[in-house]
Amino acid sequence: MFEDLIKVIKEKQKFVITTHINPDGDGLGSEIAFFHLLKNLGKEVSLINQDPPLVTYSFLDKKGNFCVYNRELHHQIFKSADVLLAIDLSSPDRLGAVEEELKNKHIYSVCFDHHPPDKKFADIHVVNENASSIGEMIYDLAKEMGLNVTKDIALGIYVSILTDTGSFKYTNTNSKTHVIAAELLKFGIEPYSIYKNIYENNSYQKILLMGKMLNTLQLDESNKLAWAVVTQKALQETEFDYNSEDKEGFIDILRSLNGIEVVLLFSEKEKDFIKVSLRSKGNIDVNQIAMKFGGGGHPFAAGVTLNNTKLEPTVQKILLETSNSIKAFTDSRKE
Ligand SMILES: [Mn+2]
Repeated sequence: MFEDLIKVIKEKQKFVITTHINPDGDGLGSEIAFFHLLKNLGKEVSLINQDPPLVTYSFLDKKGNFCVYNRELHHQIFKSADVLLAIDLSSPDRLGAVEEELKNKHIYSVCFDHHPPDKKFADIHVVNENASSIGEMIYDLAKEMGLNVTKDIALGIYVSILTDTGSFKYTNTNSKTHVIAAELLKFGIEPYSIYKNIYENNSYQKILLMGKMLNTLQLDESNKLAWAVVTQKALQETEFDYNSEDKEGFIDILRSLNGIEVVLLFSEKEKDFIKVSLRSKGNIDVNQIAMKFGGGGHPFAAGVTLNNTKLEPTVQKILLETSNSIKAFTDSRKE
């Protein structure tokens, strides 16, 4: 599956790697792994994203290789590069401002992804929907190319797998995921130290905010749908810095509820700017629901971002859509 990409890697010299807005552990870990992999081959590599990495992931990049896109500073780099490698990206608008560089078509583009294919936007698409994470795909690529995995590469891949499988617990975890993780440990990375950096690094403000979020928890009549909100007021009261820390832990608490099918978390990030996280326990395709509101993701983990919308009507609209999906599923079981 990597034939075309391997040809590109062998023939080209200058690479720019980018990932989606609000990059997660999969995006950032994979970028770092790819960065070192290509560097070790003697390539010129830049890492340029629309958004800075969360403080949570600063341990991945002690040398400061991640750049925050600025047209004035970086347009020339994109223009003179041979290849734009866009990873973990279901659709090009998830690039934010970097999408403009892709659209300009002055650069050969590669989409390297594990989401269900949306539409073609790059010159080549390397997609493995069965891969737990982009990290797993990079590991396969390195193997196929016969490349050495170094500690830096192993760390990036491990973070990517760890975060996208929810610490080896979601349905995308299988024997291959564990085999790769076991292989990676041979390169001297330390699982607990990585775990601590990502999951035991919460600020006091974050835990306080979680408390406020939990106070808003509600269940529908069927007890199959749960939801909670993070309001602007709660953010202000706790002084939580929304842009610096990972928010994955919020929805993880909610999805631990027994008996539910879907959990929704509505975050009023700024006034009239709402982020919705949708998680399914395996029966309902929340990607379908997210797509109806212009969002997307995976069947069991998806998101929607809405501008110029009020919290209350948004909650009602998405709750209704989700209830309908759950009802359709329960009815189909009865037949
Ligand atoms: Mn991913």
